[in-house]
Amino acid sequence: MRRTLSILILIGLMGSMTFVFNNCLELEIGSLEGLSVDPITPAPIPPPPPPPVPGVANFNVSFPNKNMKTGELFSKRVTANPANYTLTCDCPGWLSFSGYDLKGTPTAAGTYNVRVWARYTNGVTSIFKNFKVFVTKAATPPPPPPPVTSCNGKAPISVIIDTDLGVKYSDPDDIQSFVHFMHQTDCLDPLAFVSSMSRQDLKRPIPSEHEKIKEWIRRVDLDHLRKKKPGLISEAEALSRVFAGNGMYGPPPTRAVTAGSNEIIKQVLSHKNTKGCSEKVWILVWGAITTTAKALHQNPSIASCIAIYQIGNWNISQDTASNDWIFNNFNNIFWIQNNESFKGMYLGREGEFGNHPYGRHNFINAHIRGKGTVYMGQKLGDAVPYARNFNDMNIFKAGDDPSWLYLLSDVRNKSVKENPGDTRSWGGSFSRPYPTTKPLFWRDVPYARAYKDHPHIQSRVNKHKVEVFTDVFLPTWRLY
Ligand SMILES: [Ca+2]
Repeated sequence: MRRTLSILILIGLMGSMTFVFNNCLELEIGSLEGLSVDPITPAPIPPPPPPPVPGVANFNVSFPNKNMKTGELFSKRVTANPANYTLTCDCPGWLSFSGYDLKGTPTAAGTYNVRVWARYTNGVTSIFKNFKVFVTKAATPPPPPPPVTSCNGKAPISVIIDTDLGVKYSDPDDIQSFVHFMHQTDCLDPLAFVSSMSRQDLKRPIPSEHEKIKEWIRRVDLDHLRKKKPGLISEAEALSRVFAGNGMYGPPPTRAVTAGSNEIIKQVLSHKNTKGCSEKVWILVWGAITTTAKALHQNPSIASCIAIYQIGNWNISQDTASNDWIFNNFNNIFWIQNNESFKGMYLGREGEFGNHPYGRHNFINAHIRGKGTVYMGQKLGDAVPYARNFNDMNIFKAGDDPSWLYLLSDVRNKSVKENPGDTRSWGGSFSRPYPTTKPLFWRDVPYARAYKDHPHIQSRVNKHKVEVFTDVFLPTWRLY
């Protein structure tokens, strides 16, 4: 062993000499002469270095671990430098590349290991990054809100309005009533607006009053109101439901089929097919009843699925033939004929109100003027016309309102619309003149062209006047 150490020392002293030892610590050498030394050979020439690359390959983005919930979208744009790479991923099944975007949505909780590759060619070393995605189960989503049945939990009531609004000879109180009605379309669903004539006048051409209805729909500015009362019908929808009805009076067999009469039939049959007839389509008649009569003439089967609330009196006198035709041919129509109590909107209690801001001479100026949005250069509240009652000029009349107030009163649980005798109703109360032969026909007074007023009948509406003005009309104008 001493001899071995001596050899090593000697080798160390030999400086630049090169020896190759095999298993030198175990080498037993008997003498210097026995030392095995390879001949000196030149070092091998190393291969040439790879061509220089522009910079060091690296991702342009970092890959932090990610916490997320099931159902959430993972999305990350991945790029690297230099640019000649292909992106691949050692990914869970829900995660993959779409172009440069690593995307996916986990559906199960878990910890997912992800390795993203930028695989290079042309001598650039491929690179990768690892990260983890920790997915926890999303909380159970809250149950969807119950379907909107609006109005005191009741479904909106289906309504068709047959109106002489805007007709040359009509009273502008249809406009007053129409404007207020449109603010209640969250509870009273207007299936159609039909324009009818208002006065027997054979010289008058077929009108295009439905354009006037459209104008007032636009003036109300429903889409503005819907920001505060989302259940209201949209303007576009309301405009699409306007149809021209009959422009000439006369018994239905002699009258033309119109877009309005066709639409009444279409809507009632649709309602019948989808909802049945236990809930009726309420046809509110504000002028002559010509178009509604024509629809019944075209398709009598709709009779059992409709309820008519008619503002009668003068309107009846404008087409007595159509009115009589319905009366004589149908016993199965639920029909309320308001011949007098509608006047309670503008008569009765006026003395009591005196200069009260709800009085017929004051309400428009006190609560309507200056309100609303601008259409055709005029605010709605400035455009609403005054009405008249004979020589009583410039009044708030709204004589057609009791038709829809009757239904709104039901929606608000103040009365029952199937019981016209309910004296709590905002739209008047009625009795059956022919309980045996016409048990579904109701009215307040026998028809007469009532130049004479009947205050005790009008009171059926006007006794609710303060409540209606306070709870319905004033909130209407506060919406703007
Ligand atoms: Ca009218």
